[in-house]
Amino acid sequence: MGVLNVTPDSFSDGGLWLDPDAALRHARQMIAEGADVIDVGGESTRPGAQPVELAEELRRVLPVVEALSSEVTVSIDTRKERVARAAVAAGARLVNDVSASLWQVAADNGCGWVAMHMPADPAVMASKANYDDLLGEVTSYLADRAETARRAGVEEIWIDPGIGFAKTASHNFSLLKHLDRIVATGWPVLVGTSRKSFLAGPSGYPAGLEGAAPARDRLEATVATSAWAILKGAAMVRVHDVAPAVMAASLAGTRS
Ligand code: HH2
Repeated sequence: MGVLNVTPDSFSDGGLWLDPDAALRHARQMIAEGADVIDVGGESTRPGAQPVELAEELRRVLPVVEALSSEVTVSIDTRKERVARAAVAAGARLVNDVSASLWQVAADNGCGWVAMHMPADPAVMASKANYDDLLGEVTSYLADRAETARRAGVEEIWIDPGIGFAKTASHNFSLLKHLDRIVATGWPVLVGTSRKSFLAGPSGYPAGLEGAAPARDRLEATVATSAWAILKGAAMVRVHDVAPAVMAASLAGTRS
């Protein structure tokens, strides 16, 4: 899954693809590099991000969804039901739902749905990284949401542990380490580590090199964690840099 952030403020590529022509060029590059899905988002969910108005989010995403839908499977990365419905009407086939609450949109339209674990809004989530049993809580939350969606009639359901969403670096590494437990639920698992800040910390880079890993240069750690996720059973990884991730995923997939 290639990330297409049509936003001014996403944490690693804000502003780069806000212009629809630039967004389409970038999407086509990711398709050429092997992306099976392009994930179009018009609202950043980085820690501390402020919500975007409905009209503005629609203005950002719809032209891009419309143009790409005949070329590739498009997913719409949103927390707003009206954005999800409009994007599906414009051709999106997957609702990438970081709020894990929009399954009815998928049920009504016969499209796929991703339930991601995000226990608090981006604006406040940095202070909400508290768990008694991280793995158990994330797994049962996702399995519960997936079952609800299945009962509502959604046929294609993905679950995603929400790496970086109300989680410390050690939470993120622990979820990756035990990803097989989430995979064991039987639902296909999507994982997004790409360029996230936990990869720049001491566990991600050797001591002394952390400063050399700004968001746009966390490539090695992204590739390593994506390959790890595939080896642990993830069925899809969400990345900004498609070519190296496709190579890592196919090598890891061949050997697992
Ligand atoms: N991560 C981000 C956004 N959407 N969706 C899923 N399913 N899983 C993820 O891990 C995930 C996601 C955050 O990354 P990005 O889109 O690059 O940043 P921003 O939210 O700042 O636009």
